[in-house]
Amino acid sequence: MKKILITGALGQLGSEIAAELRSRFGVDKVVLTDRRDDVNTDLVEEGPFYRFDVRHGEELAAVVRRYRIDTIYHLAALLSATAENDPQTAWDLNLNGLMTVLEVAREERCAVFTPSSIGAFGPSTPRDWTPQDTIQRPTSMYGVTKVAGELLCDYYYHKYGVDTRGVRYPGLISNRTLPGGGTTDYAVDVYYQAVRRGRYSCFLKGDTYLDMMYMPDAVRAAVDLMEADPARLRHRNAFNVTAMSFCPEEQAAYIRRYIPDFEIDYHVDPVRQAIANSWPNNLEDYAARVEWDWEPRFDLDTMTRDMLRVLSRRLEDARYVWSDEG
Ligand code: NAD
Ligand code: AKB
Repeated sequence: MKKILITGALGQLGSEIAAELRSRFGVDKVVLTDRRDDVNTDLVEEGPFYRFDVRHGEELAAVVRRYRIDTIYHLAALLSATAENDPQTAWDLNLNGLMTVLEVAREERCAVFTPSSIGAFGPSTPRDWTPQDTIQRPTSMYGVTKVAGELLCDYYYHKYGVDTRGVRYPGLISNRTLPGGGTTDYAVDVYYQAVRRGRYSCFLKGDTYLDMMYMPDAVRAAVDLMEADPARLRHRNAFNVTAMSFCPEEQAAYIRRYIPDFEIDYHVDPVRQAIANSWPNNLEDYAARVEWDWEPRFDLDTMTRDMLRVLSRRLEDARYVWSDEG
């Protein structure tokens, strides 16, 4: 019987994984935790929720024991841009938070899902068709914590037999919860601004290619990996996964298929541009396809269509009106 706990459950990824797991396994089988409770209050009120800092292991262990948790989705972390502005906190949260979760998992015999990122690669990594197993010398603090996190999860598997699993996500695009301070946040903001104002000012250069994924694929990747036959998993903690690679100019061109007068200009943020320049253009995700049948369902066109449809219907100040013939 699955009993799941999610850390960072009210964030961009956590809020969507929480909704999917609660609909799949039952609301009372999925316990949400976060250090805040003032966003996604529907999730907070609908079922078990606990507010605490994930680095507080005693509080985490008490909830794990109370609900007899067998699987932890550990999503509390600082993203790349926020981490670069406060590297000391990023180190503390991203690594001591993970260590706390792994220790509780070891003692209480839980499986653990921990996402890594394209941020685990650096400028000396091959930029095109970045292989699963390759050079990892990231230059951002976020990347340093992600590489160390991948290794720490491998260590807990080999040393203690903790069933640790994870993927290297690309930039995630979604319409439920706004992104939390990453380099790829522009790729979400652009849809909100396209629907509201018909124009967007982008903080990355127009020709900056990065891997991206629509949230339904990201949620499916996490759940499918955690359900996968362990005998088939050779990599476990850091599977490259991707769905598409594009630059802001290309994304704008796809938005113009639906909003022909959409305009984009560029006011480059040097910190986030430097981080983006150090990341791959596009990943190769063969190991995930072979070891647990990973396959994305959304491409740039189908994602753009869905984002514009959903946001134009939901945002009260939407200027763009969706037409089903469009
Ligand atoms: P997010 O910033 O949207 O959410 C993180 C959540 O963690 C927030 O709700 C925050 O309140 C909570 N949190 C922060 N500090 C905490 C603490 N000390 N104790 C308890 N909770 C705390 O981030 P996200 O986008 O949902 O990312 C989740 C995971 O996925 C992270 O590990 C991130 O690195 C990884 N990831 C995300 C993306 C993406 O594009 N969103 C891409 C690659 C990897
Ligand atoms: C970020 O930009 O920090 C995240 C990521 C790709 O890890 N979206």
